[in-house]
Amino acid sequence: MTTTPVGSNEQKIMNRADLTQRLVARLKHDEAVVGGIGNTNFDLWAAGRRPQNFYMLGSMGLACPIALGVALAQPERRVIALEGDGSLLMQLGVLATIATLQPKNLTIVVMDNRTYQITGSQPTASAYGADFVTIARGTGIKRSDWALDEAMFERLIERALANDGPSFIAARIDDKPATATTERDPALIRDRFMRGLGVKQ
Ligand SMILES: Cc1ncc(C[n+]2csc(CCOP(=O)(O)OP(=O)(O)O)c2C)c(N)n1
Repeated sequence: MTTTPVGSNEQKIMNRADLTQRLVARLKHDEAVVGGIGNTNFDLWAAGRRPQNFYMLGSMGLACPIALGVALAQPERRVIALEGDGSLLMQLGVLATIATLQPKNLTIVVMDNRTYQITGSQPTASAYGADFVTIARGTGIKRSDWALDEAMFERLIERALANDGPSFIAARIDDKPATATTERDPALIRDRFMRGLGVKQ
């Protein structure tokens, strides 16, 4: 049996760099933002360097687990994970863990271009119908929504930052490449983030 990628549906196809800038513009100051490997962290980097940003290198699927750890360790701080669809698929179980623990201060944003773009745009399961919001709600993350356009994305981010979570926001995005690349120095990235969170001098 062969499967075919599903066509576009009701979500507007947006742009990751644009959405990332809209998200960063809504931060007040102290929020931690964890960018997943590759394009999500590249566009986070391009949206403005902050010591409260963590730029994951090397391993897929770790933006949400890292953000969950920060959210549990610092419950007074809002924490946002930015993850690609392929990376989230590699670590889907984290959604069930987040649903179990219900961290009020955690927001997850998945940038769904339906491909493993950075390694050659091979289609992911979302190209064949896997629906991240259905999956997130199914694990028990009640506040899970597709951002149907940019204005809704902004409203969902504002709602997530102003209310108790966890919140899950999915956005369909295009295949434009990221607008920058991060420095590749894991120790520097870790140390700056720890200082940004006030846990290292
Ligand atoms: C555990 C692991 N498996 C495979 C890779 C190789 N790899 C790096 S990025 C990537 C694709 C990431 O896809 P996605 O998260 O959807 O982000 P996109 O490239 O589409 O922005 C792959 C397969 C890796 N770095 N780590």
